[in-house]
Parts: sequence; C-alpha cells; structure tokens
Amino acid sequence: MTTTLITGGTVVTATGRSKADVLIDGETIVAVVAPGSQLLGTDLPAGVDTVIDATGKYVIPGGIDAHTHMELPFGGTAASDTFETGTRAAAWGGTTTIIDFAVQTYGQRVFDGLATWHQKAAGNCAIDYAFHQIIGDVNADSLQAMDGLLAEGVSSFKLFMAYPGVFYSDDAQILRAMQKSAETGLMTMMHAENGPAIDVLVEQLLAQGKTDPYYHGVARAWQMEEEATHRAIMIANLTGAPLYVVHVSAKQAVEQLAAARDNGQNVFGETCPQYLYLSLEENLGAPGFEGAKWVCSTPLRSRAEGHQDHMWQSLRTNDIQMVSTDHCPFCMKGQKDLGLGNFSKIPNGIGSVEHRMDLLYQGVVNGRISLERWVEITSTTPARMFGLYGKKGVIQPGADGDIVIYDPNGHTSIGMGKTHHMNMDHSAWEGYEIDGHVDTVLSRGKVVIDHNEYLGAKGDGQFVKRGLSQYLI
Ligand code: DUC
Ligand code: ZN
Ligand code: ZN
Ligand code: ZN
Repeated sequence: MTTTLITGGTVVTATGRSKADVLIDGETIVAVVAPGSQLLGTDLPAGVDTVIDATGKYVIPGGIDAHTHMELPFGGTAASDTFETGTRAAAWGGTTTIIDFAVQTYGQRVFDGLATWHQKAAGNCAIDYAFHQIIGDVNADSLQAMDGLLAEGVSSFKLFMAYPGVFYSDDAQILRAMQKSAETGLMTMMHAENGPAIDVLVEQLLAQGKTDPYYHGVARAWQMEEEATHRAIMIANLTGAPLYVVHVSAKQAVEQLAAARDNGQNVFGETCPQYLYLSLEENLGAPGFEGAKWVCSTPLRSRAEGHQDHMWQSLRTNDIQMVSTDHCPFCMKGQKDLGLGNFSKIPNGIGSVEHRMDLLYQGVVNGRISLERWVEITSTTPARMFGLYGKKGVIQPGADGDIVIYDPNGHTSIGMGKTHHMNMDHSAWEGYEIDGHVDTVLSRGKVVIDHNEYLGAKGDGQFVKRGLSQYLI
C-alpha cells in the first residue's frame, strides 16, 4: 500500500484549524498530528512513499456535492455531462464525492430506475459517488419499494411539487411518501415550487408575447416557492418526516425553513452558488437569448429584492445548512436553443460542479463566512446530512483519504479556455476571478489533481452506500 504524508499545512475542519501533518495509508487517513511529532500509534514501516508539502496552504476534507444530475434526461434532451466528464470536472474543482439523483420515471418501478443509474455511473466516475432516489410516481408499488432503499445505500428520496406531467407529486402523494419517510427514517428531499400555478403563469406570459428567458424568472415567482415550501413543511410536521428542501433561492422560503426549525422540526435547506451570486436582472435579463444560460429552477431572484445578500446571511446563521450545485448542464447550441422564442422550452439547469468550492471560498475572502464554515457547508454538513460522515466530510483517522490542498494565495480565473472541464459550450461563470486555488486533490489516497495536471482515471470512483442522516435533532 502506498503511504502519503501531507506536511506543513493548516488542517481546517468544521470545528477549527491547526497546523498538522496528515498521514494516509492506502486509501485511509491513519494519523493527524502536530508537525514534527512522532507518528505514534501507527505501525507504518519507516519512511513514506510520497511527501506533499502543503506549507502555507489549507488542508481540507474533499468537497461533497450532494445535488448533481449527470446525464439527466430533461426538457427534451439530456444533461451534457456524463458521469465521466462531470466527475472529472468535480475533481478539478476539489469535490471528491457527488450524490446524484437516480430517477424513477412515471410508470417505472423504483428499482428499475435505480439500476439504470448504476449502469450509467459504474466504471465511469473519477471520484466516489452515491445516489438519492427521485420518486417520480408515488403509488402503492413505489411506497413498498421505498422500504428497500436503505439496504441499497440510498437513504433519501426526492419529490417534485413542480413539473406537472414530468415528475410531479400532488399533495396526496406527498402525504403518503412523507408517512413512509417518517416510518423508515429516509430523508424527504423536496423541489418546492407550486408547479400547477406556475404553469398557468407561463401560459399567460407566452400569450402576451413575453417569450424571453427573463420571463422564466417572472413566471416562477418567489410566492410560488414560499407557498410550496410552507406546504411541504406542514405535511412534514403532520407526518413527522425529516425534510430537506433543495435549491432554495427566495428569502421568503428561507424564513419558512427558519420558522420550522425554531419550532423544533427536522427541516433543512440547501442553496446553490447561483442563488448567492447571480440575479434575475443581470443574468436572466441579459440581452437577446443570453439569459438562457442561467435558466434553472428555482430561478435566479431579483437582486433589488435582496435575495442574494439574505442567502449569504442565512449561511452564516445556519438558517441554510449547506451548498450544493444542482449541477445540470446544457449547451447553448442544440440544447438551450430549443427554447428560442419560448422560454418554457429552455432546458432548466446550470453547470457548476467544478466551481462550487472556489465560489464559496470567495465568501471567506469577502468576510461573508468563516474558513471553518466554508468547510462545514461544502463538506462536513453534506456528509452528516446524508449519512456519509466519518468516512467522508472530516479529516481524522479512519476517514477516507479525500483531501483538498487549497492555496489561499493562488488565483483561479473561471471561464472557457481557462478553468473549465465540464462538457458545455459556455460557462455560466465566465469571467469570475477567484482569490484562491485548488492545488492538489486526493481521492481515497490517490492524487487525482496535482496542481494543473489531472492524474485520475475513469473508474477510480466507487459507489458509496449511505446510512441514515446523522444531522437530525
Ligand atoms: N432544476 C433545474 O434547474 N434543473 C433540473 C431539475 C430542476 O429541478
Ligand atoms: Zn429540483
Ligand atoms: Zn436538481
Ligand atoms: Zn499551485
């Protein structure tokens, strides 16, 4: 087995920072010790195979992106990153685990959907991966199948209050699924937008000739997110289901989540980089058809209304617990352009899996969040929330050797021809300049990114079985 010593760096976890050396034996961290001290308690042969000098750098647990959609069939096309290209891009950006969404489509059996996702991912991933299960058709058969999900290492399922005719669950289905969630302990994940009402608004806007990408944001009004979030919280309250609301963008939805937590409920919220940085006015409202790059759901919100600032503040106060990407990339040519002349036909999604760690680190530079909070919201909380903690999300003996060496004095220019490894013909983050740089990435002890060189291979990444959430009160 290869041994690796990361020496001279500052180890940062969710609870603090200290100068420490990290010793990895094979795939596993075996010691974290003050620099220069004897590596007591380890029975290593003298000397290590590889020494990595991390002087002046942060040594953090690898990022965990708990919300990705590689190869998702959606909007008449499919997300442009495969498991191969998407996980490689993730590695470049310091993410060492993704949790993707297996899909049960309408009329399909749950385990057939899960098997399809295993086929897509197996042998193709650069980093470790796990699955949530989308339940696209809540019925007696799927409710019964949910009893078997945990044994498959899938401890969470997602429902949609949006997209009637595609993945949609009505309130009766949500109630039954949440009863199952309470009974099994599986986390209910919710896409909280009132889809039927939004569809009426879409129809009315199109009838008025309002066809530009901007109107995607107008139709998917914050009231529709707040209302659905509240409804999901109330059904969770009634049933006792643990609830995790995905891609929260409206400040009013955050207030609903905060009130539920104050009320003692196991209710959690995730936001995404796009809701921290991008806006309805500047991005969806870009000239011509440009705004299509930023069509995603929930939509980008108005900066004038203050959603972005509120979201940063919520990360600080833990009203929002973590940040995932909802990585769902589509090219402009041949995919986004399906919606030329009709915003409702633009495939929904933004590609960010490569940039989440950098974009959030910028929050540390700007004094929005602490260094420890950065690690917490990008790695430690995702691990705890979705039953990976101990193996992932922390630097301690026994944990996987998933480590990022981050250079606070480095610099990252994001954009096409600069830092961009996702399978897209544009970057939603073109021109972003980051004070900080992912220098070295280890995935289960193997160096997969060495400065600006990719050393990984498809098939390095393994499926990880998850346990129940370790975050519940
Ligand atoms: N939102 C997106 O932006 N893309 C995929 C599905 C979703 O809910
Ligand atoms: Zn969603
Ligand atoms: Zn999603
Ligand atoms: Zn460097």
